[in-house]
Amino acid sequence: MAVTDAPRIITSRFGHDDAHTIERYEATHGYEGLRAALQKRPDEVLEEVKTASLLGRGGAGFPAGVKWGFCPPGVWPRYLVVNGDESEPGTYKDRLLMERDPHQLIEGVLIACYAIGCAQAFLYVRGEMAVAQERIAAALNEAYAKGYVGKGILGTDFSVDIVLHWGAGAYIVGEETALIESLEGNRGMPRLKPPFFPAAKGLYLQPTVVNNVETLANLPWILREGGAAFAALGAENSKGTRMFAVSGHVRNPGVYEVEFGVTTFRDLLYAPVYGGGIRDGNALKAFIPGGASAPWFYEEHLDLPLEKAAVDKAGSMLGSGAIVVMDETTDMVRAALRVVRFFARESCGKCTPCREGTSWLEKILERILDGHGRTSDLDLLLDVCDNISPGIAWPPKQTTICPLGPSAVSPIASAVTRFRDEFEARLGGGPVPVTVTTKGGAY
Ligand code: L3W
Ligand code: SF4
Repeated sequence: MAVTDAPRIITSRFGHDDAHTIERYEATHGYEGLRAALQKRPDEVLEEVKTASLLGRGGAGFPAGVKWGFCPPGVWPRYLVVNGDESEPGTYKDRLLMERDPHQLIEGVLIACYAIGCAQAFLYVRGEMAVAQERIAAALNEAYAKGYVGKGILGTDFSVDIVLHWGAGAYIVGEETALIESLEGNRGMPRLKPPFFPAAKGLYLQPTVVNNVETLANLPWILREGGAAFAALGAENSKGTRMFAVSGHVRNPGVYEVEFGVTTFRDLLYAPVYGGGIRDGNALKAFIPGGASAPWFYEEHLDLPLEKAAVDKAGSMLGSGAIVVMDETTDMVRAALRVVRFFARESCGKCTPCREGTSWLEKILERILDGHGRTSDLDLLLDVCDNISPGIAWPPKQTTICPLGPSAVSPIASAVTRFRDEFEARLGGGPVPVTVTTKGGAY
């Protein structure tokens, strides 16, 4: 199959300028998945999603149907929370889904609520996403007016209310338990899990399913076409398609929907319909395959298929679907600092290894870049990393409440292992001039 033949499940309406309106949505199979779901019993809808083997698209890749099944039987009320607080560096797929096709998400929310037995859903949208907020709010008003949301949906006894909630600019609120804290009106700090996962005790300590935007956006297609049709697409362990946000030093940064297992990193970075190759004809130096916390990949990884198992086996992750490309002009010490500084600034401060460790990593890297690095600084960097995530292994071991602290370790480990000479050349060498190598442009 040519890379251009990729099926379009969630971006099928992106070619229409008015895809966010209910008129366009209804004219292009809109709300047919909900109608199909309402013809079935909730447990049959759950089975359909399990048959599809839909993996969560937020970062961890947890199977959606299995997660729904964790809600303890007979405990009500239960809630659905949509995680639209997309903030992972390089990740901007959920924003596009909310801006371009908000009804698809609302329909997905309704299908999930029907399967789980929720009468109340909360849609948490990142504070900075003004257009997404506007479009979701307008779409929700249209959906209420047309009887898709509210009491007695489409003449049945199924009723759902959807509450919109805007974030306040904290990355950590993308972590599901911090998001729940924020919804409850508290400061957005993660809760310890286990013992309780949100499915058992989440919002207001009731059973709560937290799903990512892209995960839910797949549901209308799955209910319309069937779970088996979805499972027929993709790879053995990653079914369907996935949106990848490609950014950094490629000619065409953007978000692309591709079929799992069919497209390779090389296709995505170099094919003219996708990334279009490295800018200015430069050579590739490294790329981050799945969000800032993922270990870096290099030239030798380009022919890996975009598929969870293959990427996991190669020692990294597809994570949130953010691929960040660095060309030969990239200063790897500065690149490591850029990522670590983000995590240091976004640490919520609840756990010592994360709060102190990420700040120390930032300070040591700054010292190296300022030309005051000591010969012992590389060992010190790795020692701090080891305190945040013992063994500096992948997948990371955690001494912290959530994965944010260990997320700062992978970029350091990658950069120091692969580009040790660049670090060593800096030690005691005087200040290094800043070169700005970023390039704009997006879908
Ligand atoms: C009930 C059990 N539920 C697991 C549920 C759990 C959650 C899901 C996955 O982190 C990753 C992170 C970031 N009973 C359960 C259970 N669950 N066992 O399954 O859980 P978990 O803990 O593996 O992952 P997580 O806490 O959701 C997500 C990585 O994603 N990431 C972050 C991306 C950022 C964004 C964004 O900006 N939108 O997504 C980046 O790559 O490092 O490893 O629902 O409750 N026994
Ligand atoms: Fe907060 Fe960091 Fe601990 Fe996560 S690891 S709870 S962000 S201090």
